[in-house]
Amino acid sequence: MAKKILRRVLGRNLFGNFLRIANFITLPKPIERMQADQDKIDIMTKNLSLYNFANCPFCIKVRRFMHESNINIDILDAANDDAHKSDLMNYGGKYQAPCLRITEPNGEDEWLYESDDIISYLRKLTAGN
Ligand SMILES: N[C@@H](CCC(=O)N[C@@H](CS)C(=O)NCC(=O)O)C(=O)O
Repeated sequence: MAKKILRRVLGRNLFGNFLRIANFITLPKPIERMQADQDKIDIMTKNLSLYNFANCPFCIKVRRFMHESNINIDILDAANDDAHKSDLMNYGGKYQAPCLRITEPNGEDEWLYESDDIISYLRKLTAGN
């Protein structure tokens, strides 16, 4: 009975849901910057979006880093939104999350896979601010 209720509350993806809730409860406080520095970061990251799955541990790791670093970029649901799903597969090249879409000033997109590479990219981009 208890198992049935737990299953209903957490859904089918028990591990993913558990991780997502545990992450939410233990989220660190975002770094605080001077408003001018935060504005600079927001401008620098305006051309980025993160294709993600809500319960994916690698996506949670990236989202946690973004939260902690106060990096506010669009987070797109590539599991349930058909348009985001097909963009990720057709333009990114594979159906894997997380993936960071980097739109260059000339309008071309770079699709960066691998959570560690995404975190390194964001860390470098925002270093010193
Ligand atoms: N090494 C990758 C692993 C990413 C990965 O395996 N993501 C899973 C979701 S947790 C995925 O996209 N699987 C493809 C699928 O579900 O079809 C990373 O660190 O980003």
